This record gives sequence, structure tokens and C-alpha cells, in this order.
Amino acid sequence: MSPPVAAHVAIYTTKVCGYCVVAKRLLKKKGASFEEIAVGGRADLRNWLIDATGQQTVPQLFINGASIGGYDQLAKLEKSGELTELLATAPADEDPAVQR
Ligand SMILES: N[C@@H](CCC(=O)N[C@@H](CS)C(=O)NCC(=O)O)C(=O)O
Repeated sequence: MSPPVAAHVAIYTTKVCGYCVVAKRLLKKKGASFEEIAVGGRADLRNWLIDATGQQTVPQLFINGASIGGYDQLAKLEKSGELTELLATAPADEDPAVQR
């Protein structure tokens, strides 16, 4: 059985986004609750996201405030077993620095 999920997970999404759907599906399968932050119509958030991740696409995921990338990276972490470990780790800061 997987360890309980203690991590803070933030996912930046837009409304019409297949990769966002599958990323959220994977997180749910892992038993992870997540904070979903919609970037549609939010140029300020989009710009912050590009600065913070170097990527232009959604979804963008942060675990305990650290950028892990999009769905492909999330799936890769799951395949290697690292995702379970990351999700089991509580954030050092109670409210990790993500932009809302
Ligand atoms: N390889 C990326 C692909 C993500 C992707 O193509 N996302 C689309 C939406 S589903 C996107 O951001 N398109 C450009 C845009 O909406 O500005 C991942 O795994 O997350």
C-alpha cells in the first residue's frame, strides 16, 4: 500500500486541456488532493508561470513549492516510483510559495 499523501500539490490548468485532465486523474489515483489554479484570462499568472518553470504549456505542477513540470514529467516520476515518495513528504513550509 502507498504511504499517505502529505505533500502540497499545486496544478496550474486551463479549461480546455486534455493533459490537465490526465494529470488530475493520475493525482487522484495516487490519493493526492491538490490545489488547482486556473490561469485562463490571468496574464499575470501565465507570466509568473513561464518565469518559474521556463515552460509555456499547462498543466504545470508544483510539489511542496518545487516545479516538477507538466504531465509527461509527472508520469515519468510515477513510472520511476519517485512520485509516491514525493507525495509522502510534507512541505517544510505550511503554505508553499505558489502564486494564486
Ligand atoms: N508535454 C506537455 C504537453 C502539454 C500541452 O501540450 N498542453 C497544452 C494544453 S493541453 C498547452 O499548454 N498548449 C499551449 C497553450 O495552451 O498555451 C505535458 O506533458 O504537460
